[in-house]
Amino acid sequence: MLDQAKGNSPDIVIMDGSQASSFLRDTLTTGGTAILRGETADDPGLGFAHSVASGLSMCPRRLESRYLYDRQGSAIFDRITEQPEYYLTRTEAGILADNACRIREITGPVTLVELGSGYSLKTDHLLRAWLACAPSVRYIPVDVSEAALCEACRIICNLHLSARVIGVNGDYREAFPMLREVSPVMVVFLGSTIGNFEPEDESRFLAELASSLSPGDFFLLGVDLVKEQLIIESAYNDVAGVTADFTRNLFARMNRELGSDIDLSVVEHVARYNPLRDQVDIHARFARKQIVRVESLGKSFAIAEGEMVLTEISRKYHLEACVPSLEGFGFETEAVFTDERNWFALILLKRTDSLSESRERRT
Ligand code: AVJ
Repeated sequence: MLDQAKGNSPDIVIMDGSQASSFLRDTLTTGGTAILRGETADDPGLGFAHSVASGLSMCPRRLESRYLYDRQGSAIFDRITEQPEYYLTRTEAGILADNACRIREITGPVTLVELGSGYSLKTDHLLRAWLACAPSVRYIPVDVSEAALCEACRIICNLHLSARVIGVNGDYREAFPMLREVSPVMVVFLGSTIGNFEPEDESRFLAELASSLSPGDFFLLGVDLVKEQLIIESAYNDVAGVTADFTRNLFARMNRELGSDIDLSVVEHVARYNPLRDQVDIHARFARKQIVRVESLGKSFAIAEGEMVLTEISRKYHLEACVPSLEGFGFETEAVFTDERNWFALILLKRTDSLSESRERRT
């Protein structure tokens, strides 16, 4: 039932979600490192095929952005964060570095659960602040990319010998049922990844998160703020073309995993800021007609010359609207941290004692 993961360091084990809860409790108290593999862990199987087929059947066509993060995509995203135009990661890391100790003062020694942790690079500021106050820290990174997750767990365990790390390989929802087991907890959702959700998906996410947390638990949310259009648009159109590679990788993944046979040289990256909706729309534009095959489902899709396929949205936030809306889901604001240019914000929230109260306030 516990298999040694191939090619991973020996103290990383992969297990399926059904044994997760008791295993979590044991490992977090006795120590050790593990990867829990959820049902939605990245597999070359049918999940991606069905998602692509349904997205390419829509009008206009759109693909699910979570599939951008396979091994290659996670590595390309990591390079995006190093581009001079991509201010988000750098700005957020600065805010975290300046305020991690303050955050720890407010929360106390809670377990850290990070959603969409990737390589967990920024989280190190939090881990250090936690370890400055206590001999050990419990950290649960959650990510769809097994490769990125394994790498992150390995790096953290080497860096912080006393850290107790359990990676959860799956999407956010799979981690929600575990939150009650590991409370008191702070769920960490950085990078303005919440901006990838359509408003209704964001609402569902926040409602589910609030109801999975126990009263007194914390939620640390990173949001990119509305600013001058040129600054935002440049961040998604870096001159080195790394973001274009990121978009193109989704189609390369379709070639690798679905036998799609797409000529990648016809796939262009188009990222535009829509100030009316406060969001960046990222499209793949097909410079020439293509037939996209999804072999396992026996389906093909004809994409016309010039057609745009939406791969991602990245929404930007106004603090004045965002904070009250978060509170409406059953949170109280403990603190809001920003950088000196007010480009990015970290919002520290606490789950209120009762959800019904705040729901009433919302309606
Ligand atoms: C990881 C979702 C926060 O929207 O800025 C960056 C993803 N896509 N460049 C973002 C992304 C293209 C990123 N998030």
